[in-house]
Amino acid sequence: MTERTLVLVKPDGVERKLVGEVVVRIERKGLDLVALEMRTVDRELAAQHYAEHDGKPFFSSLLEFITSGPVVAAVVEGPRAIAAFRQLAGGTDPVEKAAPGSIRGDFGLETQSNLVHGSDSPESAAREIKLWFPSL
Ligand code: RTP
Ligand code: MG
Repeated sequence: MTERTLVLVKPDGVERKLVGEVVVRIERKGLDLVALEMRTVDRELAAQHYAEHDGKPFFSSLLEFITSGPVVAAVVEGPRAIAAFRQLAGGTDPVEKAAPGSIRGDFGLETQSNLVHGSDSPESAAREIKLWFPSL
């Protein structure tokens, strides 16, 4: 089933010049890019994007991080695109959870600055795509 998912290259990924690396992996997997744009994230968008984590101990630090520099936002499409990109990204903790060969497993060391975001369910994907790309 064709799905769409929202992907972010987080500020650490942009800073480290890994945008191309992430795009290569998305394309090599066979997924399609529907939209791709560099964005500066204000606190309001950050809080809406990560609303599910409001109240958690790492929430304010997460907002600081995600607003600390430009991100690259993309809408990615393909069969089972949500799970497919989560597989490319690897688990949240780049050392304990992300396998070597995944983006986080290959390039990450810390749980917060873990390079990429991918929607985690069809409901999240729909909500996030509407938030980031309202015209799609
Ligand atoms: P994301 O939403 O960014 O794709 O990451 P995820 O699904 O793998 O992980 P999630 O549980 O949704 O957490 C969102 C982001 O918050 C930061 N985080 N920090 N310090 C901590 O314990 C902690 N836990 C999560 C990470 O940047 C994580 O990707
Ligand atoms: Mg998440």
